[in-house]
Amino acid sequence: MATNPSSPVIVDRSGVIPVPPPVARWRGMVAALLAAVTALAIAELVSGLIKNTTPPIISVGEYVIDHTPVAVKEFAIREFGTNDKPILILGTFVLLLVFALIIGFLAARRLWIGVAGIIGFGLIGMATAAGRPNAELRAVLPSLLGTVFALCVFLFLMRGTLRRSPATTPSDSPMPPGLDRRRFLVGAAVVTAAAAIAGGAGRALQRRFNVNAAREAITLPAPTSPAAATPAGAALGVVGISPFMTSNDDFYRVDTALVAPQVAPDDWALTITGMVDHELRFSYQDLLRRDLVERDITLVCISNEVGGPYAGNARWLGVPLAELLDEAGVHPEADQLVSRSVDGWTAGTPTAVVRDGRDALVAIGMNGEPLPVNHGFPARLVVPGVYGYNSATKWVTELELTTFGAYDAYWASRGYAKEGPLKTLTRIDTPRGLARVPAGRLAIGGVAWAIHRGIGQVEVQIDDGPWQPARLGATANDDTWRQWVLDWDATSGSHTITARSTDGHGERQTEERTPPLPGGASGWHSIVVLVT
Ligand SMILES: Nc1nc2c(c(=O)[nH]1)N[C@H]1C(S)=C(S)[C@@H](COP(=O)(O)O)O[C@H]1N2
Ligand SMILES: [Mo]
Repeated sequence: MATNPSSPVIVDRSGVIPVPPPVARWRGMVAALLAAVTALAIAELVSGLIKNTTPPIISVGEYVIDHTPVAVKEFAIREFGTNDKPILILGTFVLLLVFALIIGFLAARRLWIGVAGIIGFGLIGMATAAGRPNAELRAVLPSLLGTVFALCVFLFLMRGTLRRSPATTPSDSPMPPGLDRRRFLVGAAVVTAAAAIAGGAGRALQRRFNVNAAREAITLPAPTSPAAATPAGAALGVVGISPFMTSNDDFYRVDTALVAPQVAPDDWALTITGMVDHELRFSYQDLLRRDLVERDITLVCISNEVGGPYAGNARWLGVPLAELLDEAGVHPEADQLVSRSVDGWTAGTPTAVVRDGRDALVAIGMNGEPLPVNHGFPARLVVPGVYGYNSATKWVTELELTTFGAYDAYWASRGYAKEGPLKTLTRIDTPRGLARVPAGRLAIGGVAWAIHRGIGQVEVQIDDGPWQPARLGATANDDTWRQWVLDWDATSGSHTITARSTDGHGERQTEERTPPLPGGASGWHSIVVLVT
């Protein structure tokens, strides 16, 4: 509290400079907390009013995702699964409130700390928003306006605590230590209510920008090359085994986007760039007008642990990727196809793989519908036999022909294998691990995949017994998983059940356990059941 040397120091009649009582700590904390809530609420409102802007809670969360060590991300996927996103948002929110309380505590003694803290957090919000791919200048507006309102709220609630310098405060006009208690509490209540309304309205307004209506208006053309009919025996009809086809609602979701990008088909285009004879550009309508193929392909995530849930089988409708590449004329040295999403995420697929005749697709349909927004609407890639992180770009907008030497895609630059085979895995779906089951006849079953090589055989071992061949579900192609089942006469006691597969080339799935990083999990799935 510096005194201004040019103004006379006023002392009271006793000659003592009066030191007003300090502001209660709790007031500083409440004021800072409400400033933080105000900033977030105003930012939500601004994001609801202005298209192509993102609230800071999302831009900060996405920044954290992109800069989180892979080990932490693996942990989050393992422990929280698809809830990792709400948990991250909640965590960011709680952390912000904790910082606000600390700043408020300090600001009760030194007001400038509160002002600096608010501006500092505002700058973090603006920087993370401006740093998002394809961000325009307006990206900073939610945090900027949020910060301005937060400062107003903070200074209002701390009013009076500024002008306590004895230099400017005549001692005989008693200066209250800020607002009186009643005014402070009323002010805090009004701010809370206003923030709730602004935040709620912002959330509601943001829904205007989602593309659900545009998606629902689309009628997909019939494929010129339909998928082979699913053979009668593909589903074994055993309760507890994953359905042969995964519904869109049950299909796992893995991506780095905290909110799925909302891409209107009319604003969308796919470009082919880089080492090609002619750069090409396709609109959504261009794709609809082409010959479309429909294929059943199982997609697997590299983060999937042995026995894990991150795999799904769907019927995809799309344009053969190799056709588009051939039209562009790929240079022979271009060994990597980098696919880029509207949100800046990238995958790197070996060019040779997508051109070796397999059904690599630019997919626009999934199980008879336009792609769901969470699964990449309006278009994504699907390449059978390559993990999702290396091929399955959702919201895809650019295909760049380059080399593996020249560029590391998103997960390759974070330690995952640049390329590599999708490993054979066998999952026991039923019974569940540690389940209690009655003695007697029991179906042991699940799914097995060796995508693009096919599953030749599944075997099951109970305790140290012999490996017994399981019955396999029928399949129309090697690009999907297969169901399997083994009937077992369960005897009471605790039993270990292990399953393994041999792929269509006669190669047995390795027993060696490896984690997802860097090349995908391997090993035999084993569970223990208690037969009573
Ligand atoms: N744009 C974008 N596409 C992406 C990802 C991503 O983070 N961003 N993740 C990939 C990964 S790791 C996988 S396993 C698949 C998952 O596709 P799904 O969510 O439709 O199941 O999408 C791939 N495509
Ligand atoms: Mo993945």
